[in-house]
Amino acid sequence: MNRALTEVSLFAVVVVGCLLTIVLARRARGEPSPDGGYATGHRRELSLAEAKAAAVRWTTTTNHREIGLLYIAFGTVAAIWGGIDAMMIRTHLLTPEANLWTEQTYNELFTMHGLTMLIFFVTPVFFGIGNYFLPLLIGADDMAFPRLNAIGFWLLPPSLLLARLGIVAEVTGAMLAVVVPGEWLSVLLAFQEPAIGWTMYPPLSLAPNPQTNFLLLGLHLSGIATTIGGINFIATVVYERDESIGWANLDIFSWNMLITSAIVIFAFPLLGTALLMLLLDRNFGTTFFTVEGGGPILWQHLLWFWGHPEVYIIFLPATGLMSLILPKFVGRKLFGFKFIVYSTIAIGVLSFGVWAHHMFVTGVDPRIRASFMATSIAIAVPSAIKVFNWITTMWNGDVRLAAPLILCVGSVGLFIVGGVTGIFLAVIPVDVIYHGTYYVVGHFHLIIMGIIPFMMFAASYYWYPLITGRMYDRRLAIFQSSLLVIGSGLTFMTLMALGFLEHPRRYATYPAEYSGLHVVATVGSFIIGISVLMWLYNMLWSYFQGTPVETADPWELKATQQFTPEWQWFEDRLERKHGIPPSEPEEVRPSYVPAQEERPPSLYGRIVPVARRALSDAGAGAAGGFVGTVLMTGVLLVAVALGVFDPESFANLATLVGLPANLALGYSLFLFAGMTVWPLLFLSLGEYLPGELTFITGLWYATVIASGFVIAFYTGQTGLELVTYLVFALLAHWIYGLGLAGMITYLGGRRPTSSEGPR
Ligand code: HEM
Ligand SMILES: [Cu+2]
Repeated sequence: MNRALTEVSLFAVVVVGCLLTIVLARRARGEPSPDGGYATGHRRELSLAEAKAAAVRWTTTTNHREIGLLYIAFGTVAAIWGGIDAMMIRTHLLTPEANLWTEQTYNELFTMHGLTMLIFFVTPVFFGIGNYFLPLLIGADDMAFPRLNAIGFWLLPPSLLLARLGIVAEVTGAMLAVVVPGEWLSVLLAFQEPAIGWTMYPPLSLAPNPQTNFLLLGLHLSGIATTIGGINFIATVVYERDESIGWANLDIFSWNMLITSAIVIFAFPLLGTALLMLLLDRNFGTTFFTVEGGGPILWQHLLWFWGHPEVYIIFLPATGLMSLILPKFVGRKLFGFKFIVYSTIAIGVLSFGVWAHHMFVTGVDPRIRASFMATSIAIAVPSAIKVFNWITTMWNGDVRLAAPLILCVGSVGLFIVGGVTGIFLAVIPVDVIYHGTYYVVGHFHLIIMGIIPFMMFAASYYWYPLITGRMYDRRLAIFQSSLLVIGSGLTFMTLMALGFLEHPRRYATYPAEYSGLHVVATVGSFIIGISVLMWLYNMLWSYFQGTPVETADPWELKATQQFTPEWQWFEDRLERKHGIPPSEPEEVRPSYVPAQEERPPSLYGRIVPVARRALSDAGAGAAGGFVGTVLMTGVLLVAVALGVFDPESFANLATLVGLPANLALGYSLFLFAGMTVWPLLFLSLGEYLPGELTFITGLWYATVIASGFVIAFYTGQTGLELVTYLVFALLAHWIYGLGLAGMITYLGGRRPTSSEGPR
């Protein structure tokens, strides 16, 4: 398969899907909302003049909120691009041989995945969030240098383009090849995405591929952009704070952005210098990194002296968001604020002193190596302090189930595993064994994936009402965020397991005995992919269709005295723009749940009402099960048509209960079970499944029972076929769950349990 075309088509599918969502959502938004809510836009055509005005406005703006949104949009595009790389990597690794794409392609994929995510996704999105919220949090009018801010952003699109020119050139070449003779295109086709690893170690990175030069230039440009942004954040926090905000009551997110920016201005100039040296080596015959000159190891020192601080540059803003958001959903103030600030500063300083732990196997002097082991273990201490403070914040809290909370708790869990494995890697004898294996990949992904995008998603949900004036779809968000936690755990814990088995990383092919675990990891990664698309859909659709917010306090923060400045700004704005008066808290939420006075009912006492209810709901359940099973059959038929599901397995089903192997008999049995066993279980367990709302419970339930189906109906598929089978099984069950839950709700079979407050 042609890699570039595949990648561009997938990207196009996502973009078209987004546009379609926007168009449909705009269409559907017709009437003014009857409650007098403010977002009552009606259908109108966008005129050319308006489009022009909008284009000029968005390209010339110096407003910190608008630039923030630009950053976020840019980062999202990069994330989708890098995410498609990741999905392609995982698809490639489904089979032990490199038979879908070549080894060269595989190397290109993981190189550009790493760089795109690290440089063009994470930092821009955090800078975007910082741009939008930091001035609001510290009561500043804008960033300290608004125009510099705009420049900082506008350097990024060209730098991404430079860095990924390879694929642009390849696709352009492939399309032109249809009409233009091949030899004219040789220049274009010479550009190939580099396949040198994201760490760009020489001598590999000295190999002659013109695109590598553009990549280095693009990275250099992005480094300049990042440094500009960092300087701006520092100046803003230091000089633009409101009089009421001193260092002691500076909020935790701004603290994190400040320290991150301090790391940036020490680390990025170094990267820039190293990149220039590499460019000189490549093009002007210098010998910084060649064996005759400074040697390839010099590059590793320079790269990691930037690279390790860089991992904290992308990690600290995420911890800042966690420390900011988590307390809001557990009704308690952040525990140990001061210690979190101190630990952040400590990480900032220490992050420059551990770089050689990436180089334990390169033959560094053992005495020096040992001191790096010590500092690397030491850096885990401030990280652990944060974790303990988060857990203590949750302890006894009035925890409220909402998407941001799920993401915060999931993050803490994954971060603990990622962090502990980091400490193991910091120990030289362990690292010598695991350095070249998937263990390292598992370690850093559990952190990089488990906390960074998680906190971005959490922030997007938490501040969605403030940014758009509307509420996102909460049920979808709860489902999406739980799916993300599960998908990430599944994927990266599996990589960890592969590492334990000493599966080497960065190989396009592998011994066949590992293929089972690779399938699991791929399924996990597709789950992540699906959940990201759900998030994208939710963000876009709710922008037009979400319920307008009628209070500046959608999270009831006033009740726990956590109504922070950005929400106060929002309240002012609502009042000025839309005449929505400030609200008083209806009741003050307790910050902890007092011990229950009465004893909980006995097990028997709990089962009886559930059983009674299940019986009374059996009719609705059977109807729901019928609808669900029929819908499910439709999906399974598609799977049969694609050849990934064998209808014979229905016939085998009949033999399980002693009937002859017969397709019709088996299917009837399937239908029967779908109408009785599963709906009854659903109804009786419903109360205890997370989510409370019926639709979400249905989806959850279906997700859980899908695993049984997968095992029972498996007929020996392998590789891509197996993954498709798994995806279809999941889809079929979701359809079943929706049909079941939808029908039951429709018949009024199960009343939703009492819901306390917003979720
Ligand atoms: C809890 C403290 C941490 C410790 C003690 C630690 C330790 C280590 C060690 C020793 C390695 C080198 C393994 C090897 O290549 O053989 C490593 C790799 C890595 N760590 Fe961590 N780590 C920690 C936290 C983090 C954080 C917070 C991040 C990211 C936000 C991170 C990202 C990475 C990355 C990207 C690599 C792999 C680089 C590569 O070779 O491609 N680590 N870590
Ligand atoms: Cu490191």
